[in-house]
Amino acid sequence: MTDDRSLSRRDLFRLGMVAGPAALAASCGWQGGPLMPKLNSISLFNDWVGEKILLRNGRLAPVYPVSKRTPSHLFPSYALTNPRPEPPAGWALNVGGLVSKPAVLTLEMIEALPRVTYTVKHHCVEGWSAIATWTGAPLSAIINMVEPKPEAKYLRFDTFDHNYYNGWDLKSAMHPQTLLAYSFNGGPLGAAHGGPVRVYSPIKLGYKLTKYLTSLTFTAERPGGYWEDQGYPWLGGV
Ligand SMILES: Nc1nc2c(c(=O)[nH]1)N[C@H]1C(S)=C(S)[C@@H](COP(=O)(O)O)O[C@H]1N2
Ligand SMILES: [Mo]
Repeated sequence: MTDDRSLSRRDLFRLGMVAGPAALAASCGWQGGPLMPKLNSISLFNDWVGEKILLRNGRLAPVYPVSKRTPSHLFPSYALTNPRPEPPAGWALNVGGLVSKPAVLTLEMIEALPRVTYTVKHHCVEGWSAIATWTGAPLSAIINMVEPKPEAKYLRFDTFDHNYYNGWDLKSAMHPQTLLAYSFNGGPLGAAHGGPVRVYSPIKLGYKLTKYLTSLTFTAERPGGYWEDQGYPWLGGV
């Protein structure tokens, strides 16, 4: 039986076998060198087991005290675009597709929604992890606002970072810790971490946490993704 939220043991195996270490590392900007990606490291595996059990029981992923935070300047930043992309003038988030009430949301409108702040651990598929505080609107608030049609099963995320895109299943998108984040460590999100607005959630691996959002589109078909189209597990659960 597959657990539709978590990376299964078989997925971990496939990830190593199909994508290969170089492709894995490339997702996180690893340029080569003597260090092998640490996907199978004991610590990541233990974290994964622990969080998988928590999520199975319908509980939340662990949160950490602010004192455990990785210093902001040591928190990695990844994007396809260099230097980091700046939002187009008049940026707003388009929310559409299979919904009854499509919306165009400015940053101010997103900031006016219910606000969640947590300090959680980020897991990149390359093997690094880091802890930061994120603030944003629960994605569930926006999903409820636009009223998805019954045939909507997935949410596609598009960006202004070249052709980076991907998608989530609606169940993961409705998880209470899944945010449209606009703040990193108490400050603005900024160009390094995907501003004005990005997806954040401690229930998914880093490559599912899509930065530099331009639109959310509800679909009946499962969207692909920049890395997913190259063999990465689609669910990418932690
Ligand atoms: N638009 C966009 N989103 C992205 C990526 C990217 O290259 N472009 N990289 C992903 C990966 S592999 C990781 S680990 C996280 C990194 O988030 P950070 O740059 O805030 O550390 O962003 C994810 N979201
Ligand atoms: Mo990553």
